[in-house]
Amino acid sequence: MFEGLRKAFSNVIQTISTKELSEEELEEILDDLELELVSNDVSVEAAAEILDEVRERLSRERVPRIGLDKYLKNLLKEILLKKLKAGPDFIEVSKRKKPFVIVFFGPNGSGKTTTIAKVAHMFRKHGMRPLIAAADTFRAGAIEQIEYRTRVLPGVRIVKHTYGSSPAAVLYDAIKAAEARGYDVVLADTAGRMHTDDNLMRELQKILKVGADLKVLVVDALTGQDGVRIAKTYKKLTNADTAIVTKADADAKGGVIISLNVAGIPVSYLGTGQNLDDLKRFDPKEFVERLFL
Ligand SMILES: Nc1nc2c(ncn2[C@@H]2O[C@H](COP(=O)(O)OP(=O)(O)O)[C@@H](O)[C@H]2O)c(=O)[nH]1
Ligand SMILES: [Mg+2]
Repeated sequence: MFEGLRKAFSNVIQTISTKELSEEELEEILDDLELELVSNDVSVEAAAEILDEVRERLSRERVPRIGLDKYLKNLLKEILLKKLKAGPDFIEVSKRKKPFVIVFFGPNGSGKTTTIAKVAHMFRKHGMRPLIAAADTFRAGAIEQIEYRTRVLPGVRIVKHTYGSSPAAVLYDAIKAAEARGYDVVLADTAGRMHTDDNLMRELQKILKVGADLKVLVVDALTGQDGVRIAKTYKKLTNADTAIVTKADADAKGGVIISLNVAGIPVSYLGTGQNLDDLKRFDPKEFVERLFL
């Protein structure tokens, strides 16, 4: 995971440690780092923000001539940590209301259905009862997929309608059923949609109006720079509260997580595989440490 970013940082730090640099040489190294970040899926905007802050701090602070490598490493870590916020812990926020309604959305194939099964499993492990709204009534097999994924989870109920029916109505029924039967949380699956499809985005807004205590964008880490564009449009149209970044296990770069944060969407969890347990709480400190191993 994230070797690309890790290499970008370690290359810079190693170069700096090997010789004494002129100001111009250092400037060139920082420019290179900015480009390296972008090629590892950090958005242009986020890379510029990070490097501007590095340059500003280097010009303002008394920088040691010996040990500049260590100094820069700590500076980068500090700046990154300041930019990275973990999104809400689902277990914690769900205790505020019963049932607490979490709606998951995002492009096709980003991992929504798989992630919902993992989240349902997480709630079960914490002794809470989730009810799933199968509100992807569009894609053939979507309802069976969520049923199949959760078949091993006792006590997880699914509310479904037929294909082609209104996803907002499915969510409405699911919330009513959860209220009537004392479920703790409603997890709503939705159909994948391109952020550029106006009709489908309007449909999503309609679903969210039925009731969404937490709006979760599911982003595939492998969508790279596109992921940030997708996230920005979703943020604008849905005011998404937080993101889950899936396929982190296959992400050799790592920049999407940083870009999302700079774009105003924190990350709550990382998907790290296809199994029910492959959902990790996003921990900014651990993430940054990993980048500077
Ligand atoms: N390696 C890996 N694969 C994942 C992860 N999350 C989802 N997938 C896979 O991505 C594909 C699409 O997932 P799905 O849940 O159907 O996406 P949806 O269209 O958004 O509902 C499936 O093959 C999943 O097994 C993850 O965290 N890691
Ligand atoms: Mg799906």
